Amino acid sequence: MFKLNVRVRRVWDRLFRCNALAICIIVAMVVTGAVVIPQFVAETHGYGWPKFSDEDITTDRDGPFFRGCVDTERYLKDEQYTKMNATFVMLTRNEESEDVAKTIRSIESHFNQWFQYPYVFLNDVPFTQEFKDKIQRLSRAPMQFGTVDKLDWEFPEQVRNSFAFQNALRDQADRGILYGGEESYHKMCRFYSGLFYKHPLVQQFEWYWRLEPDVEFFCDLTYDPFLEMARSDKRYGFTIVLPELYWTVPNLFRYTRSFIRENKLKLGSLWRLFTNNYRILETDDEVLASRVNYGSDVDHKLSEKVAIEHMLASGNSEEEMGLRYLVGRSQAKIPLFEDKFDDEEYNLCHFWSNFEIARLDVFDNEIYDSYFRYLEQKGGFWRERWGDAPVHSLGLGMTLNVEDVHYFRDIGYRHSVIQHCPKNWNGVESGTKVAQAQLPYFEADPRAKRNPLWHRYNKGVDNGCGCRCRCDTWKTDIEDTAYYCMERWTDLQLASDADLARGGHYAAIASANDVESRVRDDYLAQLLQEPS
Ligand SMILES: Nc1nc2c(ncn2[C@@H]2O[C@H](COP(=O)(O)OP(=O)(O)O)[C@@H](O)[C@H]2O)c(=O)[nH]1
Ligand SMILES: *[C@@H]1O[C@H](CO)[C@@H](O)[C@H](O)[C@H]1NC(C)=O
Ligand SMILES: [Mg+2]
Repeated sequence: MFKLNVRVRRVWDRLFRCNALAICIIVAMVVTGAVVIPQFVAETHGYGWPKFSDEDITTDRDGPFFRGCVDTERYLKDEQYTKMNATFVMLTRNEESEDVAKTIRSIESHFNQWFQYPYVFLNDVPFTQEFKDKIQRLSRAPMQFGTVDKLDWEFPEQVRNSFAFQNALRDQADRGILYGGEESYHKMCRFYSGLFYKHPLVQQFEWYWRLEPDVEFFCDLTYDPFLEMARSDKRYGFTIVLPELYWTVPNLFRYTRSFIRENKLKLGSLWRLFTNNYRILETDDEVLASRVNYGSDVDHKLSEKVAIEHMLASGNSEEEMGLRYLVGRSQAKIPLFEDKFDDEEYNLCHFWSNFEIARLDVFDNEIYDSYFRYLEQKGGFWRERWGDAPVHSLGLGMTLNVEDVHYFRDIGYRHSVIQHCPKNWNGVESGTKVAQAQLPYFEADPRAKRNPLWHRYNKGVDNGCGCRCRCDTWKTDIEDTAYYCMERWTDLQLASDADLARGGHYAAIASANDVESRVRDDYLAQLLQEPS
């Protein structure tokens, strides 16, 4: 018996030792299967609610400028049409010419062959002649190639030469923060956060469309987005909104809030797309306010207050509920929210800034400039790995209102593995066919010729808005995975004008006095009923 036990143990030990790795892998797979996949499914399906990507989310405040295709030839000939003071902007490297070419072919084929907007390419070193020749061949539109000033690209000398700088990058690399150890990535984020719009080549324009190498457009954009934005008073356009990786920005919101406080800024209503509010009770009692952070806390915490006060006032220290609450409160900590500043928290949502169509002055203005300088001074572009996307979004939240922003839902777009691709429109409105949704494609540039035999478009649907989209349908749309941020966006679209008029200021959901008097009445009524 004893012998057998020993043997079994030995076998087990050996098995375990050889297979520790295999077991870990199996455990990891089981955990993935049991936890991650159901969560993923729940996320993509929005817990049983309809998927955003199937819904029409148009409101009076914002919606696609057109549904389906526009007759581009007529649109351009219209005497109301004016070409805008606008450009494409792309920061890139000489080595990326093949990926740049992919992007240019895609945007030319889907949009710019008709509209001929110029391009500005920027680089931290001069572009080679080879790069310029290769890219210029892809379009008739004018292209300018610029270099970024060393002072704008590099971190300040004292920073670069400091131990803290090298240490911060190494530490971020060790902690596995995406791109955290790459100095060039930090410089890129800093440049896009606060400097690209100051570059002389970019300053020649009023509007820009940011592009990146290796992005893909899935639909035809048959109208002029700059003009339509101007016509409807929009200042910033996005096509993907999603949550940021927490560990890239742990202190960004702390500094953002302190900047706002120091400058006594009044925030735009867009602010509420990016923040969670914890000041939900209207009260002067700061201790009470700090204990009430969610709607579900309101009744409970005020009952507690009433019961304790009643017990103390009545002098009956054995009153059970009051005593129970008093003990509970004396044992409880004030809820700790590490990331709560001025009763708000960054919810990590941001517009994905590798695609932007915007007026330069949404960034090129005094408030945003001083925000950037403030952040720079705090060192977060190297102490942490603040992306330009969350910095842009929080900066925009200070100055823009919800109605200043346009969701280009009809622009199908992929960058790396994330994509948004809209459903095509079938031309049916309120049950009747009203227009030809998918006008035939015509090429204005022979380089954008398409073979109709293999260039098939997706079938249209009633709620669709796209024009001649061809989506990778096997990939989940970001609208359905970044559900939380999409929901924030749509909630703000549906908010009343009066609500949005409050700007970035959240309304309290309850008044402490009102709730307290209701709770007190209930409490006293209950006491009267109880046999003593
Ligand atoms: N010239 C230059 N461009 C860069 C550098 N780092 C990044 N970029 C550009 O900045 C953009 C974003 O960089 P990318 O590596 O694509 O970051 P991601 O999109 O966040 O994965 C791309 O257009 C890159 O070509 C750099 O060191 N030099
Ligand atoms: C375009 O806008 C820029 C920046 O506002 C301005 O300097 C420039 O003169 C404008 N160009 C045209 C053609 O209007
Ligand atoms: Mg990229």
